[in-house]
Amino acid sequence: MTEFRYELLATDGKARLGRIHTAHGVIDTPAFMPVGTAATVKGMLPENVADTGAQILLGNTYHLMLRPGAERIARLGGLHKFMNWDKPILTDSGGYQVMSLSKLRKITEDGVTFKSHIDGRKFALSPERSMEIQHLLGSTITMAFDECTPFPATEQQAADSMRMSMRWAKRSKDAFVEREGYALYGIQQGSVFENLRRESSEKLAELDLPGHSVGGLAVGEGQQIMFDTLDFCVDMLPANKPRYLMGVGKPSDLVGAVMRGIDQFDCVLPTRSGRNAQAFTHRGTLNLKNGRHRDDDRPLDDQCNCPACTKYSRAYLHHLIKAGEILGAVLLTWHNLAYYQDLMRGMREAIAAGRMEQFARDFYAGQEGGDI
Ligand code: PRF
Ligand code: ZN
Repeated sequence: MTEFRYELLATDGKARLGRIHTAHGVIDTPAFMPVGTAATVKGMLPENVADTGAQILLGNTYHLMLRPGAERIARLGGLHKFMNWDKPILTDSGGYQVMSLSKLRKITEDGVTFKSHIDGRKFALSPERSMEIQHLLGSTITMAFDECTPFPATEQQAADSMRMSMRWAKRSKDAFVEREGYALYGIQQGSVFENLRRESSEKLAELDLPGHSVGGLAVGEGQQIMFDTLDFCVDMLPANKPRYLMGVGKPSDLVGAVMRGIDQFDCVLPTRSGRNAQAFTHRGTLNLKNGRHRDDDRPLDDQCNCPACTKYSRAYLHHLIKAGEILGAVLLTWHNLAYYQDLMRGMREAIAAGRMEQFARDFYAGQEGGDI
């Protein structure tokens, strides 16, 4: 069995090249984790997600506990087997999704009760139940149960919320079943306040967990404030463990966050945008609904090796989308995931070569066309 371990291979400024070893294989970092909320990366076969370069997926406690149920997935052999993905899976702990999706939620020190957004049935989550569900799923990386502090928050609100999340982190650790090659990550909160991010990091340090995430960002504060916060809060987390920025982001967010020391990301953007006809390319974003693509026989992105770019034209993709054909969503999702993985690979290579600054400059210059 493999021990869960983070190997720091190189640094370039604050950017880090690394490798995470887990029971389900290695993750080269900086890494982007496609979102597989309901035990599927929407529209994609898992083997094709792997073909894009993804080495780890994200799953959701919240969605899977509602449907089909964590106990059922456990009886069926766990989430890896259920969805036919044998590489690492990180699961989010549920609190964040409860607050953004469910109805009639109530938070207390014990945890949260809520009604399902699917059928209105009543459920409860707590640090203990979240750990139990993530264990039933067989998650490689379990996330501590936390409250994502809404933005904006007063310093007092952010402090109260963060302190409850830190008490929940301790309860998460106590309930987590340790297994070789598996890990529990702590989640730093504290909104945009340096003193609160510091206090949160100190509380997490007492727990000595194998990895950490930065929570509570990308919640409406905007890129500049997110970067300003990352400028101080990432360094507060131990350098010998992975650091994961939750729910981020746009390609430019990923580049800026890697330069501030982040190693892992997840976001629905590449998959959700793909279903919504938006493509990310080396020259900027592209909306394939736009009629100007009607007669365009060029590939979506001439620097991409995915099937959407090597086998089809913009005109064909535009046609599929206009006609409401499923394949349009599939091909754009595939391309966006390939683009995100290419971007991460490019950053890993740049860090290894000590040219991350140059990579970032070239990236931003390439994106200047905006919507191309
Ligand atoms: N906490 C958890 N999941 C999250 C977040 C958080 O703060 C965010 C914030 N962007 C996204 N997903 N548990
Ligand atoms: Zn492509």
